[in-house]
Amino acid sequence: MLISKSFIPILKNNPSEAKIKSHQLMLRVGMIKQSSAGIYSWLPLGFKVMKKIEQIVREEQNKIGAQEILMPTIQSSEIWKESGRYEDYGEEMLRIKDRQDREMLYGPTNEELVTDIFRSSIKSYKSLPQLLYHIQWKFRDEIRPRFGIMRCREFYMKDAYSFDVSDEEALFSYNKFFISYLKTFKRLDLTAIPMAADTGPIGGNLSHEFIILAETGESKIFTDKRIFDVESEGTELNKNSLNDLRKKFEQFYSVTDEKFNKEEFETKVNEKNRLITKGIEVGHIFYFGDKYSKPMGGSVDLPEGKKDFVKMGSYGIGVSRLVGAIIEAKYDEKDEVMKWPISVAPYDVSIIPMINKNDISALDKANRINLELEKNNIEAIIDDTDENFSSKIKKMNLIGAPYQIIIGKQSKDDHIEFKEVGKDSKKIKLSEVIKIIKEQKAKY
Ligand code: 5CA
Repeated sequence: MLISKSFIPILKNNPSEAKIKSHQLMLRVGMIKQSSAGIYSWLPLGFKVMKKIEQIVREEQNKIGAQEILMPTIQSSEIWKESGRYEDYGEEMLRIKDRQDREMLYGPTNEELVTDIFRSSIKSYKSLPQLLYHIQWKFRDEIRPRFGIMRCREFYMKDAYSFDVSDEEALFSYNKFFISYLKTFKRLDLTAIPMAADTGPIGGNLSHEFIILAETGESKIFTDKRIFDVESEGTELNKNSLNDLRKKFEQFYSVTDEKFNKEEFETKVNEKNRLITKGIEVGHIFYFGDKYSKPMGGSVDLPEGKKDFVKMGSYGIGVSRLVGAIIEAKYDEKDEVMKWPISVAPYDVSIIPMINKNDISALDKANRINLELEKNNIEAIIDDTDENFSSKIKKMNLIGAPYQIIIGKQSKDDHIEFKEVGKDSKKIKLSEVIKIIKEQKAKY
C-alpha cells in the first residue's frame, strides 16, 4: 500500500480530548472517528487491526469445538420479559419501538436470544454439550462513555454460550473457555490474568475477569504477584488437566474490586507478594446454571424419561476494546513509538525510501521489494511522499508496523537497511528480511 493513496488521516499533534494513550494514538493516526458520544466509525487502519484480532479470537473458539453463529443486533423485548431481565437491565438498554409499536431493543448481550435458539431445536442430552458463539456489535447506553473505544456505547464483542447436561459437564465447558482465553491473549502478545470477579447483571456465582495490567485501566485489582508465573503450556483439553490448570491459578489470591476482602488478602498473601494496581478487563466468563433456561423453558430429555433444565455459561471478549488494550500495553507515548504485535499489525513492515524529486530510484527499489514481500504474504506500507526522512520515520513509528526497511540514496547493492522497531538497524539481504518476518509471523 502506498501511503499517498491510503486513507490514514494522521494528525500533527495529539488531540486534546483524549485522556489516555490508546485514545490519543487511535485519533492521531486515524484508526477511528467519533460519530456521536461513545459511537465510532472504524477507519482502514483501525479496522484492519480489529479484524485480525477477531480472526485470532475466532480460531481459538473453533479449537475448543465452539460453533460460530450470527445473531442480530436488534432483539425483541418478549424474550427479555421471559427471563425477567427486561426491567432489571435498566437504562443501559437502548429500547426502540418499531412501526407496529412493538418493543424492540439493541442487544447489550445475548443470553436470552441464544437460549431461545437452543430451546427450539435441542431436545435431548445426547446433543450436549453445545458451545455456540458469535462476534457482533453490542450496545450499552453507558452513563459515562469514555477513553475512546475502551468504554463506549457501541462495541464489538465475541460472546459464547455453553449448554450442558449437568454442573460437572458445565464446569468442563467453563474450563475450556478459560484455557482458550489464555491462548487467545497470548497470541495477541498480552499477559491477561484471570481474576475472581463479580457477576453483575449477567448472574451466577462463578466468574472470572481476564485483566491486563495498565495504569489507565478502570478495574482495581488485588493480586498475588506469583500468579504471573503460572504456566498454562501443555494443558490438555480434558477434565483433569483443565481442572488442575484452574487450581494452579486459583491458589493465588487475585480479585477485582467488588470481590476484595482486606483480611483475606492480608492473610493469604505475604507482604512482599502483594500487588494492588489497575487493569483493563478484556474478557469475562460466567457460570450461571439454569438462570435463563429455567424461566425460558430450555430443558432436555435425560435417560430414563427424566427432564432437566440445561446448565449454561457465557463467555465474552471485548474485541474492539482489545485494540485499545494492546495500544496501552505496547505504545511508548514519550518517544511516540507504537509497535504492534506481528499477529495483529496493520502492516508487517514499513518501507521508507528517501525520495528526491529528480531521483525516484529509491521508490523504484521500494516497489520491487514490495513485490517480493507480497509473494511471501508479507504486507508492507510504502511512504512514497517526498517529505523529509525524519518526518517519514515519525509517521511510520506512529502507524506501528513492527519492522522497517530504509532505502537511502546510496543503497545500490543487494543489502538493505532493516530494523525491528526499538532495535538497531542492520544491513542484510532481502531474503533474510523475509525469513525473519515469516518466522515471527509463524510464532503467533
Ligand atoms: N454476556 C456476557 C459474556 S458473553 C457479557 O456480556 N459479559 S461482559 O459484560 O463482561 O462483557 C464482555 C466484554 O465486553 C468485557 O469483558 C469487555 O471487554 C467488553 N465490554 C463490555 N462493556 C464494554 C464497553 N462499554 N465498551 C467496550 N467494551 C466493553
